[in-house]
Amino acid sequence: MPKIYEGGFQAQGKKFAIVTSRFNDFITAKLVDGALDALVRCGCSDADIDIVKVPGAFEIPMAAKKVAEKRKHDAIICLGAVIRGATPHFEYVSGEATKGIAMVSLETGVPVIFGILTTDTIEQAIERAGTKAGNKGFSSAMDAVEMVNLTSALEDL
Ligand code: INI
Repeated sequence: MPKIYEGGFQAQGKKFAIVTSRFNDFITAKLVDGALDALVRCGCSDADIDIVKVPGAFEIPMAAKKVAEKRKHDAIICLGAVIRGATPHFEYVSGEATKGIAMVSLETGVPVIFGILTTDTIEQAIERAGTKAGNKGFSSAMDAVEMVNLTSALEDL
């Protein structure tokens, strides 16, 4: 029988940081609400959650790196909303945020979750911020809890 390594959803005693952007705050605030709901439902205490706010999604990787380097959190949840406009700006911001978040996670070994909406329209972002297509903040926090538990499980590999 193969041995399977996977993470559960227990967050008691674990520490999380949420790094979120103010740009499109009417969406990102809903993502943060969703993430807090998920963490608390998994048993995390409010006191074990820190929220870091940055101006836009472009700044998320730098703040996430600072947080990861402190080694005080078991996982970092990055939440933002990049919505396409009439110029190529969207591509630059979403591309840098995506690359940067992956880099922070790989360089530090801390699970850093990509919870940044990249949508063509405001409506698509609203759908993913607690309406008909779920809440990306909630699912990102669940991903963070799973990765924290998987990281512990992999210590026995
Ligand atoms: N930042 C976002 O988080 N979402 C966007 O949709 C966005 N757009 O489209 O411009 C955006 N721009 C700001 C960017 O993230 C930086 O904060 C800014 O360029 C300063 O570095």
